Order: sequence, then structure tokens, then C-alpha cells
Amino acid sequence: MTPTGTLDALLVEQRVFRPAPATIIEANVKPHDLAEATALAAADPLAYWEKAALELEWHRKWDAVLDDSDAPFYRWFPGAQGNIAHNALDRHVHAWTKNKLALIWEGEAGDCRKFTYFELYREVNRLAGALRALGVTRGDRVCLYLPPIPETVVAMLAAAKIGAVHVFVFAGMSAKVLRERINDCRAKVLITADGFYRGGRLINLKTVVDEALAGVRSDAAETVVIVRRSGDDIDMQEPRDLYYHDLLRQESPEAATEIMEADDPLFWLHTSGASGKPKAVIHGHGGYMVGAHHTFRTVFDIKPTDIHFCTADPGWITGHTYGVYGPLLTGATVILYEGHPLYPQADRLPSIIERYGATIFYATPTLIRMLMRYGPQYPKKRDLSTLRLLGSVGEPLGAEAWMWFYKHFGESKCPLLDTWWQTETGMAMISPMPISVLKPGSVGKALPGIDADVVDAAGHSVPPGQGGFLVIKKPWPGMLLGLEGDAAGYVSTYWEQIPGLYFAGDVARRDEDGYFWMQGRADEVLNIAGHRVGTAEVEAALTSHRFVSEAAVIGLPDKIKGEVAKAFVIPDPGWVEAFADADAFGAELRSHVRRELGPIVVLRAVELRDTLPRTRSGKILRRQLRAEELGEGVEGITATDD
Ligand code: 6R9
Repeated sequence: MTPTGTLDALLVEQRVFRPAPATIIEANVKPHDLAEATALAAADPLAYWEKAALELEWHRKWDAVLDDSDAPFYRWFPGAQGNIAHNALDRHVHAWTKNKLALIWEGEAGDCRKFTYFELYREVNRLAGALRALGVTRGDRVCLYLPPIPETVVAMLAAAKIGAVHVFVFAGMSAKVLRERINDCRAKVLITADGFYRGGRLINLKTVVDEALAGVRSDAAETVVIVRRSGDDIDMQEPRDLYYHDLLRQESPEAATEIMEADDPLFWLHTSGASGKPKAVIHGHGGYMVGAHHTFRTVFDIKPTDIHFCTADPGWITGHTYGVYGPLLTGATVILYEGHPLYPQADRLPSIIERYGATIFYATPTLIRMLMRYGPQYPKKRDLSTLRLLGSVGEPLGAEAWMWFYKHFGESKCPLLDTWWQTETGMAMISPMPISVLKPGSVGKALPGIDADVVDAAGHSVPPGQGGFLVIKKPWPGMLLGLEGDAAGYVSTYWEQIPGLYFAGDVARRDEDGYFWMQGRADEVLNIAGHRVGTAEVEAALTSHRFVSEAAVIGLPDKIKGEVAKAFVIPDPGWVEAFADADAFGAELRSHVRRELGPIVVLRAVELRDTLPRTRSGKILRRQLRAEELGEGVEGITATDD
């Protein structure tokens, strides 16, 4: 892990974009608010977060904002009581938001269902009552193996409401993964669906569930609640399997909300596992709620009239925080789409934006690059003029994709917020705000109250322009409570790599203006002749070539240089006419990278591919590419085919 030398500021991006005067006038956080918030957060971070907590309703106030007596097991808002479902749901029923749309859902076939806050409240209460009747109580785990459908949001909130812990498993995960997770969490109940639609196909979920449950421990998933979505004929095993709709029919639309301690667990969520075995991260009712609410209000600048379209699956942390909790905590309207983003055509997402008048569009680099490959004619076909903000999360976006998204979705007038955060951080940490000056490819500055830095292996800040490890120096409310069943792993993974600082596992550099530039994961960084080069920098250099649409770079052992880079490239179809053959194209890419980054970055080989292996949440599995290359097996990798 020790850097032996660092290649400074490889690609220097010069473009900047300033906010329009109207954006500044209308922003929730105006420049003077930001200056004030930054000053307060720097002088007294706990006072800053206390102010944020006061924006929510609590059953009992905290005795202290933070208890750090057992660091790094920080406890936010000790003594406070409440429930995130009270703030996300119950309180709207007594406010003007009662009859406002909470959720707009679109199925892949074009079917649409809408729920006001009141309707969502009634549905959640019914499921909460049903879960209680099934014997689920405070602290019990409820496993969710659900596609993006309204009942998924209902299930998360119903679990929260009764104090149960939701443990989401993506509907794309295999029976084996589902079984392991059900066993690990000893889920009392599993909530799933018969099937769902993706890419024009009916995915039969229940068969996967049956396979998973065949080998599950006897005290787990004794009851399975099945949402009828596809209407398909499924094998119902009595008395274990129950239909969601049958269960809910008998239940009252009112249910009491359990009063939770601030650090009682709300959910466990496994990390994406892009680099390493997935870990079960725990988030609680108090601090997480404050983080999700505060960042959604300030970063996403949410207004009563906003319609927020978050493309992330609810089963990913982005779906949890900015697809469900953040929007509902702020009384916003959120769009959830069931299907494949390109189905039946590449204008599907633009058509959703147009149809419902979405004002915020939060996507991932994978998706943006995929749309880019299909070309600007697709967003052009649709009226995207309702959009006022764009967002990206999950991987380095890179300047080229940034520019494309900014231009073709935002008509060069919507601020593009590239938000850096993690399952573990629970909330956005480094991100521009709508009033920020934007630099394509940068994730902007640390948000107020977040003390982020780039350091060397000894924990010393490195000078601007130099690469190093991204760390967070002070606790923040959305932070994980720990790793389930692995207190030692929590300490060693996050707090001991660089003693006393939160180690994010990413490499980054900061420029003279304090803007962060993410370079990839620390354990994937290349070490070429003693120089550390982030995978993201080489990938950005490759994607800046007009005939490259996506790229993944890995390091391979080399006797002389220590490591050399190999690139896997998804080419733009035009390359065939422009080059004699793949060798000629590869040679051009190798010299392109040399031109962009200097002679140190040697690309040994370039392999053209149609797809790259990815996690379900869209992250490139460089680890898998490397293992394939070296002929090794990889543990815990779950790639998907879309
Ligand atoms: C929210 C989420 C976390 C890892 C993180 C980093 C990468 C996330 C990013 C980004 C560059 C961004 N990452 N956002 N890299 N720019 N805007 O993605 O959580 O699935 O836990 O992944 O994703 O490497 O460490 P998670």
C-alpha cells in the first residue's frame, strides 16, 4: 500500500462551468449560506449537525450530538429516540404533503402506478400490521429480494416502521447469494415477487427463491411473502408462502410506529464487492436519517415542485438514500422505473423524464456511457426542458462522459453534481452543489461538515496535484454503525489502514482550488516503475479518444517495471472504418495514452470487447478481469449480464 512515488496531475482539466444567476437566486443553499455553513461546520461541526438534526421530528431529543468515548464506534445522537418512517411517512399525513405524490412508478411495459404520501402511508401500515402478525418484532431481520416495484418501497418502510431491520438483496443476485444472505441475517421473513420485467423478458424470481430456500437454515425465512407482479403461475409452498395482497387485505391502514433509539439498526446492506468480498454494512435510524435528509435538501436542492428520477435500483445504497429515504424525508416526489434502461429503445429514460416532467435526473457513469454509445439523437427526441439538475454516482465519470451528459441531457444549463460517497458513508460526502463552479470530471469539494483529505500512507496531507489516499478525518452522521458480526473487521478495514482516520479505500488528488479528482480504488491502483497511477486516469485518457466508448484498465506483473497496464476497451463502432485492424487501433490507443499521460504509463496490450464485467450496481469488476488474465479464481464476485 505504501506509495513509492506518484505521478502528479496526469490529465489537467481546464474547463470550468459557472452557475447561471437564476440557479443561484433559486438555490436552497446560496453562496452566503454555504459560506456560513462552511464556517460553522469548520468551527463547530457538532453544532452544524445538531442544526441539521433539528430539521426532523424526534420522539425524544438527544443527550449529546456525538458520543466518541468508544471511537471508532461513534454514536450519533445518543439518547435520542424516533423512527425514520415517522419522518419519511407519518409526519406527511399531518402536513400539506399528505396528498402530494410520493411515488411515480413505471413498469417496463409502460404501466404506471402513482401513490400519494397518504396512499403510501396506508399501504405501509397494512404491511407493517401483517409483518407484526407474522411475529416480526423490533430488531428482527426482514430480507427483501425485490425488483424495482412500489411494494419494494412499501416493504422498506414497513420494516422500518416496526423496528425490524431490512436486508436487501438485489433481484439480480443468484440463489446462492440469496441463500447466504438469508442465512447470515437469519431473516424471519423474506419478501419477494413472483417475477418482473427486464429487457423485454419476464424474470421469474420465485424459482430463484425456491432454489435458495432449499438449502437455507431451518430457523430462517420461515415465511415468504410474495408480491404478485408478473401474475405468472408459481409454485406456492404452504404454509411457508403467502401472497402479499392476501395478507394485506385483512390489515388495518393504521399501525403504530415503533420508537427506536438513534443507533438502533435500520438496515444492513452489503457493499458492492467491486474490490473485495461484500461486507454487511449497518446503518441506523438516527444519524443516517439526518445525513440522508440534510444532503438531499442541500445538495439536490430539493423544492416542493421537484420530481426526482433516480435510476439506481432500490437495493443499492443509492436507491436506499436518494431513491427512497432522502426523497421521502424531504417530502419530494420520486420516480421509480422497473425495467432495462434501453428498453425498448435508447430513449426510454429520456421518455420517462419527458412524460412525468422530471426535474432532477440522478444516474451512473455506466448508464451515461451506455447512452453516449447510442448517440445524442435519443435524448434529442424527447423534451427534457423540465430538468434542472443532473447527478452522477458510483464510479469516476471522466471529463468526456461529463461533457456529453451535461450537453445532451442538461442542454448545457443544468448543474451536474458528481457525488462521491459509499455504502459505508450512507450519504454524499464530496460533491458540488447547484451553486458551485463545476469542473468536468471532478467531484468538487467536501460538503460542509465533512473533513475529507488526501494523505500519504503515514496520514500526512499531500500537496495539491499529488495523488494519495482519500480519508475522512472527522465522524459524520450518516456513517456506518459497523459491520455486522465483525467489529474487528470494521476497525481494521476503515480505521487502522491509516490510524485514526476513516480510510475510504479510494485514491484521489486535490487541485489548487480544493477540488477532488477520484482516481479509482486503492487496491486497483497501478504501480508502474514506482509510480502510482489510478485506473480512472488511464481509463479517462482512453475514453477521451473518439473511438473508445468504455475502458477498464488493470495492472499485470512485469519483471522490469513492476507492473504494466492492460486495457479492455469497448470501441465505438466507427473504429472499423478508421483503422486497418485491431492491432492498428490498439497501437493508436497506446500512443494516445502516452500522449495524454506521458511515457511512464505503458499500455502493454489493448483488448477489444463488447462488454465489461460489472457488479449489479454497474461498477467495473477489474478484479475479475485481472483474475481471468492471470488464470486465477475469484471469491465473492457476482457479475451480471446487463
Ligand atoms: C454510492 C456508491 C463506493 C465506491 C467508492 C468509489 C466509487 C462512488 C463515485 C465513485 C468516483 C464518484 N464511487 N461514487 N468514484 N466518483 N462520484 O457508489 O456506493 O456501491 O458502496 O461504492 O464507488 O470507489 O469507494 P458503493
